This record gives sequence, C-alpha cells and structure tokens, in this order.
Amino acid sequence: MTDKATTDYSALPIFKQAANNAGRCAVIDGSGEHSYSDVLVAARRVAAALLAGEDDLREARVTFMVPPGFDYVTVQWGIWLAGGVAVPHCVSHPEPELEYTLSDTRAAATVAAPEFSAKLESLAARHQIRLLTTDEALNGSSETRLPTIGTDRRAMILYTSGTTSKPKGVVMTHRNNASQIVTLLEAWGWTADDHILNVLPLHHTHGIINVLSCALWAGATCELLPRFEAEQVWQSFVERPFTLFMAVPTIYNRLVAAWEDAPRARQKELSAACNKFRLMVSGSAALPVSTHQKWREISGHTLLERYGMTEIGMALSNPLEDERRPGCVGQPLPGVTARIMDENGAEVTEDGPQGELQIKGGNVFLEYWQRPQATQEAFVDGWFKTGDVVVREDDYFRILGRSSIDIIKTGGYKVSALEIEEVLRTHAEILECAVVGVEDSEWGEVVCAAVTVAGSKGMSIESFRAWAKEQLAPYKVPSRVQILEALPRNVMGKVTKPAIKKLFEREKSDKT
Ligand code: MCA
Ligand code: AMP
Repeated sequence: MTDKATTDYSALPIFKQAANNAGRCAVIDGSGEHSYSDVLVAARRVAAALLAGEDDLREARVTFMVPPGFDYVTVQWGIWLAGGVAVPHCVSHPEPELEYTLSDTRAAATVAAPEFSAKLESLAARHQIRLLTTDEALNGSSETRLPTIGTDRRAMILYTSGTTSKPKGVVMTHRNNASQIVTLLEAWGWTADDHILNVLPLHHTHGIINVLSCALWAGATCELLPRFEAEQVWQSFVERPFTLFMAVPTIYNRLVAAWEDAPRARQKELSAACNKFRLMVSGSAALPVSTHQKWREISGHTLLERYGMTEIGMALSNPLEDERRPGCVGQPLPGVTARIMDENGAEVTEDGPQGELQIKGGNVFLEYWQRPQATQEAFVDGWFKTGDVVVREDDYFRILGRSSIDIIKTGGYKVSALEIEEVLRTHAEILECAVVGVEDSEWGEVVCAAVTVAGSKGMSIESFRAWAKEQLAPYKVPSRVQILEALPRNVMGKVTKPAIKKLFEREKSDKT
C-alpha cells in the first residue's frame, strides 16, 4: 500500500513515530509482513469508515472483536485517528460478557472480524449499535480529513474485575498510554532493532501496551500469533529472529512442560534457540521461584519479573542490567513513585514491615468509566491504592498478596469471586454459592466453587460447567466444584471463605 496522505497523523506521538519508520516492518501475522506505512494507510481507512462523513468521533466508544494481528492494530489505530475510544473485546468471551461491555460503555459502533460478526450481530441490533466487519472498515478512503487529537483525550477502556460484582472500565488517556510506553522503552532498552513475539490476548495491558504498543512506538517488529500454543511458540523460537519475549507465569510453566516432554536432541535445539533473545520478561501474576529457576536452566535467561495493574500499567520492575531477584518485583520504574502504607495510614519508610502499595505518576489511569464514586474511593491524597500487600527488602519490593480474598489471579487473569458468584446464583439448581481461588502449580490459582443445590438429586458438574461457559469467560468458569449440604459460616452467619479454601486444598491433597 502507498501512503498518499503523508502529513498530519494527528498530534499523537505513536503515529508520528510510525510515520518516521514508514518503510520498516511493523507487524507480522498469518497474512504476512506489514510495514508501518501499511498500518497507517489501513488505519486511515478504518478511521474514514468509522467517521462516515463526520469530522470527529468525539470520544465515542468503539468496541472491537478482532484476533491479534494486522487487522487488530489497524482497527485500534483507526479508532484513535477518528477521535474515538478503543474498547477491545476478549475474543473468547461469551454473549453475556460481550453485551455487558457494549452496554456499559454505551458503544456507538463495534467492529468485528468476519468470524465474530455473527456473534455480535444480534447484540448490535438489540443495542442499536453500528456493526462493521473489518472488511467494511478497511474499505474507507485513506484520504479523508482526520481530526487533530490531543493527548488528554480518552484513548482506551479496558475492563478489570475487582471487589465489585461487575468489572469496571479503566479509562486511559493517550497521555497515560504514552507515559506507560515511554517508561518501558527506557527501562527495558527497546530499540527499532527489536523483534518481539506476542502470544498474549489483546484485551489487557500486558499484550496491548508492554508488547504491541512498545514495539510499534520503538519502530520495532511485532509478530503476533492468534493464540498461545506451547509447541508452536517453541518452533517459532527456533525459526524466527526474536530479541524479546514477554508472558505470564502460566505460559512459562507450559513452555517448561513442553520442553520437558521433548526428546533430548529437541531440548538442545529449543534451549539454543533462546540464545538470540536479549530479554525475557514475566508479569501479571507472581512468578514462582521454581519456574524462575527452571526457566534459567533450560533457556539460560534470568527472567525479568515486573509488577503492574490495569489502572497503572507497569509500576515496579527488576532492573535490565543489575540483579534480577527471584520472588521480587524490583523498584519503581522511571516516572513512577511508590509508597507503602501500613494499616493505620502511616507510611512505611524502612525495609521490613508490610503494607499496601500505593502509586503516583503519569502512568495512572484517568477514571473508572462512569463510576465517579469508585474512582474517588480508589485514591487517597492523589495516590492510587493498589490493594496489593507488599514489603520492601534491601530496596526490592516483594508482592505478598491481595488484601481481598475475593480477587483471584488465574493464568494471569484477574477475576472477581463476587462476579462469578452473582452469575452462579442465576443457575436454576444452585441455592447458595461461594467462590475462592486455590493455589495451583500451572495456573497460579484456580477458580473453585462450593455450592448448595435444590432437590436431592444433586447437580451434574459437566452440565454445570457447560452452562457456566455460556455465561462466563473460559478463565472465570470454576475448574473445581464441590456440592455441600451447607456452606461453612461464622457465628454472624457470614460464609467463611478460608474454610472453603481449606476444603478444596484438602480435596487436592487427598487425591495426590
Ligand atoms: C482457560 N482454561 C482454564 C483457565 N483458562 N482452566 C482453568 N483456569 C484458567 N484460568 C481452560 C478452558 O476452559 C479450556 O478448557 C482450556 O483451559 C483451554 O482454554 P483456552 O482459553 O484455550 O486457554 P489457554 O490457551 O490454555 O490459556 C492459557 C493462557 C491464557 C495462554 C495462559 O490464560 C492467557 O493468555 N493468559 C494471559 C492473560 C493476560 O494477558 N493477563 C494480563 C492481564 P476446556 O478444554 O475444558 O474447554 S494483567 C495485566 O495486563 C496487568 C497490567 C499486568 O501486570 O500485566
Ligand atoms: P490486572 O488488574 O488484571 O491488571 O491485574 C493486576 C494485579 O496482578 C495486581 O494488582 C497484582 O495483584 C497482580 N500482579 C501483577 N504482576 C504481578 C507480579 N509480578 N507478582 C505478583 N502479582 C502481580
């Protein structure tokens, strides 16, 4: 594709950077190699199709359901060029989750890859939302006049589960995104010569900012697989000239398992393929020290573990050049300030005592979408309250856990026990339920549900899981279910979740 309209890709730096790198390779996916110029021209077409003659989307929310690849990037960038707010759907979400995102954002339009358009058609009609397929969106004119977008505009809404029953939309401005990207480029030494593989879903910060946006800002190349599959990733390590890899601990666990299953000669080949990488990063959940050590043995790389959150992007990181300490997440990144507050609201200034991690900086989000009260409650004196309990040891931060038992991290996804419980209660046979996260060597934690049911026949776990998969994202569906006579409660009548966790832990140790 040629880029006839060579000037003014709006004031946003990511587009200026891309224009400066026009001839370089930006994206590689199943459809081939795409230069920065290709991405910009296609993004202009998408913007024109979305604008449909209007001069500016003025922060209208546009959701999109497009698998990782060139089309994903062009739709995301097209929304930004048209002045809209980009809201990515998870490609494995069932209808109720998609509907929640569409209605909570009050989306004006939605863009679907052809394979997802049938899934979104009736929802879009029901909510009177314009639906475009990626083919239609890419049919706009690449020469339409585009609005000038300031960096303080809202850019993106990502949904995150928390201590409320429904996920909240985290709003990032273009300035927030830029701040997060520039911080990571500096801290992890990105250059235009980098070549990164993305295997992460693109509805969360880890994939969107740390991998895709950093690569495209740096003028580097991002190669995208539609989904993670361990054998395929190992094979691409062997064949492709990657310099960087970033993933969640579950992915490293899966790669280790695949390496262990391989014959000796293949193991040697896979280990040798890791030599060409300059850096491998882990985050989104605690990296077990055992995985850290095992990965070092098989790849020769000391994983750089970092800590982040949807609301703040990346906040703490082990250093690129200095000691990367297993079990720790390092120090505040450039431009980020961190403090630890004890339970009396006093700052912890010395190493040792634990407290809540609080964060300030240009990386911190603007607001929870349409939830001013929740936004206000998330801050104290301008500091964002992460809800993570931490300790500082010899200048390095260590994450001890969450302050709420109702937040579960599974496969790198944060899920809310309360949200899952609310859905389970709509099941015809379930009377009461309690959801907990239970430690698991592959997933970090797995979602477990204790339920009481109506009638004496009980409930088939298979039919229950099939039902749950139609309501909830795959990673929120309880992996393990126990049907109890009654839920354990304390003297006040409150369900005691630690007791439920123990039931599942005991069940597991009985089986092993
Ligand atoms: C899927 N399955 C699960 C889970 N997820 N079972 C138990 N626990 C889970 N969490 C089941 C499915 O139901 C299915 O079962 C089978 O596993 C395969 O499902 P699939 O969706 O294909 O899963 P997968 O491809 O195996 O997924 C594993 C994964 C994925 C690649 C590790 O979980 C993943 O991409 N995680 C990364 C998430 C992420 O990017 N988080 C960043 C957010 P059946 O066969 O019975 O149907 S955190 C963030 O952005 C912050 C800012 C940060 O710090 O980074
Ligand atoms: P999310 O809201 O999905 O972005 O998840 C953010 C949460 O993931 C944080 O609040 C932490 O609880 C957890 N998290 C992210 N990185 C790490 C890490 N390296 N170690 C432990 N927990 C982490």
